[in-house]
Amino acid sequence: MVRKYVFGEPIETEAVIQNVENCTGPLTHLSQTTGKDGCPSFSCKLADEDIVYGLGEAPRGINKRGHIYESFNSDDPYHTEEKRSLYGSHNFLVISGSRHFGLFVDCGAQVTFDICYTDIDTLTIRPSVPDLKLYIIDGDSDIDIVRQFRRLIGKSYTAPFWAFGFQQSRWSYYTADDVRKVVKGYRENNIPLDAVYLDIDYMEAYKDFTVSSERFPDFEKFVSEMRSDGIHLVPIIDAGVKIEDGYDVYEEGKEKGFFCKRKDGTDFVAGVWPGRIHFPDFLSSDARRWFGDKYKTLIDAGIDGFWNDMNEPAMFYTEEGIQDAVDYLKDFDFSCNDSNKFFELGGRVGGLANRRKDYAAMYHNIDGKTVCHEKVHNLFGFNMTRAAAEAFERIAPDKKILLFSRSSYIGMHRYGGIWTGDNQSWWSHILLNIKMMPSLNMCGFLYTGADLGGFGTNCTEDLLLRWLAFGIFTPLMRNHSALGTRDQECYRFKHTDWFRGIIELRYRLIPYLYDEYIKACENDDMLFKPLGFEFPDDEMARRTEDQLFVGSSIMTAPIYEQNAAGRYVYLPEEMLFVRFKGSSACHREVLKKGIHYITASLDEVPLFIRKGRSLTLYSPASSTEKLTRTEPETFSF
Ligand code: MIG
Repeated sequence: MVRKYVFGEPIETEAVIQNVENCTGPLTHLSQTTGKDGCPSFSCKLADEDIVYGLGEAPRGINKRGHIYESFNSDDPYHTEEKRSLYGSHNFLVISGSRHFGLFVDCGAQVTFDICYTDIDTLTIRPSVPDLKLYIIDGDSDIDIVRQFRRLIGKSYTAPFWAFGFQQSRWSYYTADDVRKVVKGYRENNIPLDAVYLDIDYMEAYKDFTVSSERFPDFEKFVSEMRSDGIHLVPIIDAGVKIEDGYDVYEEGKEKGFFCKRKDGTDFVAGVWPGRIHFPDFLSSDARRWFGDKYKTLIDAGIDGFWNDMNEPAMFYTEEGIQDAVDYLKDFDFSCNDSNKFFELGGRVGGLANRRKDYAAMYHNIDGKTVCHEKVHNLFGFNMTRAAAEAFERIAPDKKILLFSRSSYIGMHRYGGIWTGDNQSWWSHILLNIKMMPSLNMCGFLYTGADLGGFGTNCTEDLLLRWLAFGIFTPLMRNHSALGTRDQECYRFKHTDWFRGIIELRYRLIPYLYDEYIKACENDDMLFKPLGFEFPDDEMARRTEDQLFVGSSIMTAPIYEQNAAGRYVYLPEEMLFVRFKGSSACHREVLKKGIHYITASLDEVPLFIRKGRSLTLYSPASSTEKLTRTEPETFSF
């Protein structure tokens, strides 16, 4: 049962595709107050046993209690505990315990979720604008509420089969030869691989939809050379369009008025990788259509996968921001004896990126109406990805194209997946990856995954092995790392055979994973479920945050601590424990309900099969196109 409440005059986000009558009756579950600024806020008391699930891409736990979160899409490469925002805004919660209900705050502007932060027993939601829609969903169980919500927002994007293969990325492989070397590294070591990513340096001067002819001569031929070796190339597309005379995307966008504006109607300028850029106005349907069609150049060259980046949108600086800093410095009192002023100075000069003041100075044209960016900030990345997906329908309707984005809002799940952005080579980020997966799934993002091995800082062999042992379950299984960090391709480390084993196990699992993934897309279901979703009466299961169900047959309990020989696992029912050494099962044991210590060395993967269910693995292959459903091996009990 879904109730929809409308406040003020909301800007359509297009997150919801089902028609729901406006409810004029009293608000259920929540109490409402209105602030001096005219913005409503909603709150309710929570009982001790209540768990708050949701928020998709957000820091902290599966249970979101005990922190304050702000839905305001942010390019922040330090995903530490105290953070309130990441790249996406997914304003959906399920309250589960003494009572059951779900809520979705449909609003493109900033929304704050104070989940027992200010008051340990109270959930308070504060939108930053008076105009929004609020959906309240009643249901019998957690999954029932999630599925009702998912019906509301429409079916999730389905990725091509090959996108379940192992993928290698780095910022950057600069030349075609760099890419060839990576492929050779994998092929020579017999480690399966399906895709290599092209980060910003494949472009000519960071200009979208160009390819450097110097570093990638005869690109089309190179793409087909890679394809004949089972490799898909996946280029990045950034949100900002370089300002450069003679560059067609710039010239056309300018002439047609497709860029975001300043208040005075001139094109808004920011600085990102290409230097000075304009942002295409993705909130405008005409601009979307125009920008989307640009992907055709690369599709014509044989490309069938893209990742959309910097679409929060991220800004390194604006000229207005620099001017503010310069003005501040001009007036700075150098003889001042106040050390606080020193910190202020640092902030003024160091705080040029992603300024709220700059977002507030940017304007969109939504169906002829001028709208300040602040009001629709969280919809920008969504609509960039939508622009691409809608264009793919026109350009290549028969082709399944891989598409995922960094920034997102609910609704974008119909058009593409997401990756979870710039994490670090930290053990705690394996755990964050585990905890985020079910939350993302609740919000419709099923094709998703983290940068395996960690993006920032230097990865170690053991970290990558343990991370991959979880990554074999995530639809997007991509190793990616930042400029300046240690080489992180699997073959760069000592025990290439250990990596081969784990990645071969992934390929053995793909038939199961892809089937379960497609089923989850079709049935508005989750691929990753917290234990409490299946065992709602088991308090221990409900409080377990480092184990997940993957599809209907598997439970995973990853090892995410350095130098650990194993870990404690809680089994909410009897299960079959299978330990894989590389891709082959080396130990099987039925374990009773309860707590067990299980061991797994760095080259091993622990896996649990649920009672009455089964898992069939097939033989591995060097890439997905060579996968055959041969040599089935079934685990069940
Ligand atoms: O400012 O394109 O999250 O995956 O490698 C950094 C370079 C821009 C951020 C993405 C990351 C990518 C990087 N990009």
